[in-house]
Amino acid sequence: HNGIARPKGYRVSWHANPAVEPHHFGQSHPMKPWRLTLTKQLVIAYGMHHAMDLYLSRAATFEEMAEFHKADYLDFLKQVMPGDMEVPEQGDRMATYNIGDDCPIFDGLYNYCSLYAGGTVDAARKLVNNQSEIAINWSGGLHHAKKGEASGFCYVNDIVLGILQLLRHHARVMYIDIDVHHGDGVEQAFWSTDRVLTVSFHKYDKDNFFPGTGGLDSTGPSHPLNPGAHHAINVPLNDGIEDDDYLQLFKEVIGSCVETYNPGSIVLQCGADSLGCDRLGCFNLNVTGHGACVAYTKTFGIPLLVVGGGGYTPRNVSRAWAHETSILLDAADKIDPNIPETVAFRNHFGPDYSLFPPLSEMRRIENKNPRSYLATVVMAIKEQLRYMQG
Ligand code: ZLM
Ligand code: CA
Ligand code: ZN
Repeated sequence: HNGIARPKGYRVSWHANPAVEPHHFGQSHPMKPWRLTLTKQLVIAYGMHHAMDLYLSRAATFEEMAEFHKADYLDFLKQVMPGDMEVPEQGDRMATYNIGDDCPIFDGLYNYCSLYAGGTVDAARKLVNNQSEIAINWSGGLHHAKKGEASGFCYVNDIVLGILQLLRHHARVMYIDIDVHHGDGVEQAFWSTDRVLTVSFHKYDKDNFFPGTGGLDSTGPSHPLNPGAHHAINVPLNDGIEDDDYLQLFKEVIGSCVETYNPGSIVLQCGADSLGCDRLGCFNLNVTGHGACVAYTKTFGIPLLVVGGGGYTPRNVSRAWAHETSILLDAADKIDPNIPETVAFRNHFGPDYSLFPPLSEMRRIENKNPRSYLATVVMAIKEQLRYMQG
């Protein structure tokens, strides 16, 4: 076989449950769990499964999810049926829990949520038990879910549950979010603590881009006696940012944060809707540029929990996450950029059949992020880090 040798003593664990993949949000809904099938097929075709420890993740229990979520909301998710959305008497409950077009009720919803959440909880526990240095759950990363309501295609916040596990063993956890949307649910959950530093890069347009939060000056509770003050970092961006600028910004911000905060572990949300050509996104990142952020995060040698997130053009989501798996395995240089003949669903990768299609050439969005703007963002964040140190 064409397996990839793993450097001695360096452990990567893969946490997945294939029962997540067949769930369907409904006709033409952008979120497609099937992209996980496509990702897995690429990983297998490249033989990467030979180079990591593979775990079938459990479903998170009600009690595990209740460490963050309200019991009445979890009860609702467990009991609700697809037809209930159309029952007028149920209208108030649907509104209470923010059920609608973005977050519909579909067959197996509770099963879907508990499975992706279980993967992230399992991955976090592998890290804290020292059984893995890098733990991956591509089905997780659902950063918008709130304590008592669904939001933006997210129902259960697996990232918050994973961080709560890490906080049992690490004094400080850093959260990095490269999804094109603001990681509001994670930020809000840890808004009042100095034990989690959240950093989100996202498109920001208060009135015209979901969720409308995450401005540069949204840095944590304003009262200086609140420990969470300054512990939320937001990197608001405009349309069309390109690889080189994004990577330079990422390195400056994340490098300074790691140096100042010295986290015991890092959680990296790799939402692939920041790629060019995404159905919902508006950035011009290539698979290589997105992956370079993952590679840089890995250089710190800090225990790393890697989750997925958004990503609405499945052929590109799967390319990015397969490439990033190879980076985490230190095997990116051993991967053929031409997608193997043997991959299942190979037709999805045509006409180029390349792992690195020139995304930004196909549908380039005008870059509205002048260097001068990016420089002010970096300056403001470095200033914030000085306050954070106290
Ligand atoms: N309408 N169908 C990112 C979450 C983004 C809020 C505008 C719903 C859509 C979108 C749903 C088939 C992550 C908003 C949108 C239409 C109010 C959003 C169902 C198309 C469809 O065709 C669609 C009937 C749907 C939803 C587009 N929704 C695009 N953008 C955002 C949520 C999640 O990537 O960050 C992490 C996984 N919602 O803009 C509206 C304001 C609801
Ligand atoms: Ca983000
Ligand atoms: Zn997103």
